[in-house]
Amino acid sequence: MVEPPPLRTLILGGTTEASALARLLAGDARFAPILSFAGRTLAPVPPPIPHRLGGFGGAAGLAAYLRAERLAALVDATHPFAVRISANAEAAAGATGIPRLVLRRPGWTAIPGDDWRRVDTVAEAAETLGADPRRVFLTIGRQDLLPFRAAPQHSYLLRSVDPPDPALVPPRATAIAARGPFSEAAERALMAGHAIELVVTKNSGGDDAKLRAARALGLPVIIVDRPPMPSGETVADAPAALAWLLAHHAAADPRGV
Ligand code: 3Y8
Ligand code: NAP
Repeated sequence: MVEPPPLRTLILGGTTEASALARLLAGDARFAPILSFAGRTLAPVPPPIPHRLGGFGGAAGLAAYLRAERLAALVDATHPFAVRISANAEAAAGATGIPRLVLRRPGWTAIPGDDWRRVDTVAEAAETLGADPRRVFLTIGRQDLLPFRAAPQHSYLLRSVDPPDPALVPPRATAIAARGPFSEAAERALMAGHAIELVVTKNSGGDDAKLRAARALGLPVIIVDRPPMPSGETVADAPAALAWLLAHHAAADPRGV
């Protein structure tokens, strides 16, 4: 029997799950994968498979890229809050007929004893902090800081991978640059050391050390709910995405057409 050719696969990444899938595909002759980053961080961790950096130019640009690179499968493994690229992936897969899989980990859920205040947007999180000055740990990165400038009575501990734009930073703020994952012990020490009273996070899912630390310290958490999921076939982890890709590889025409 003739082996089907390597399945040319684009992974839209920038997440733990995309990196895990890249590790599963590395060195596997059945696949010819490319991992795509937006290029947001100054020094992305180099993956063990070929990668590219930067936007495609909207849904039309992504469709043109899929055709030009003769891609046969698309895995949208982007972050649950990265809604534009997911919408573009859906549109580009529709326009080209290329099979698309959404790889998205489940969100976090509160357990008894947690003090969660769920909000729909980061702006609502800023309003929910209230009128009285509080010591707030912002764990939402650096793109969405502007709403907190409108709540300058609070003091903030900001964490992001690269330093934030000073124009977005509220007046009473300490910025720390750090790249996860974090341990619960380190998160607790950080929150206790800064006398944090409230934690703000997106419901990103995945490693929950900061939530366990907040729970242990009895701190309330303002949590931004996820935007709606992209439609289409969805799996929750990298092994399930590999199984989907294997099925598409096995079904591919051995002549590579
Ligand atoms: C460039 C790739 C891996 C992936 C690691 C995940 C987990 C650790 C937790 C906190 C929360 C935050 C932020 C966060 C986490 C993972 C994952 C994750 C949150 C890298 C990465 C890229 C990015 C982009 C970056 C954003 C930022 C968000 C920091 C690499 C490190 C806050 C999300 O302009 C910017 O600087 C934008 C940065 C989008 C949100 C923001 O507004 O700052 N992630 N994160 C991707 C690309 O260019 O395509 O640099 O190597 C990946 C990871 N970040 O390799 O195992 O799977 O999400 N990332 C949030 O969840 O709220 C930190 O501090 O507690
Ligand atoms: P976004 O708002 O959905 O996307 C904005 C634009 O960035 C897209 O239209 C696209 O540009 C480009 N882009 C986004 N992801 C890309 C990718 N993986 N490869 C190539 N181009 C990409 O996205 P975002 O929220 O800024 O997230 C950017 C990246 O960081 C993604 O890879 C995402 O997985 C990762 N990330 C985001 C978060 C978060 O909190 N949002 C957290 C962790 C990791 P064009 O239209 O020009 O193609």
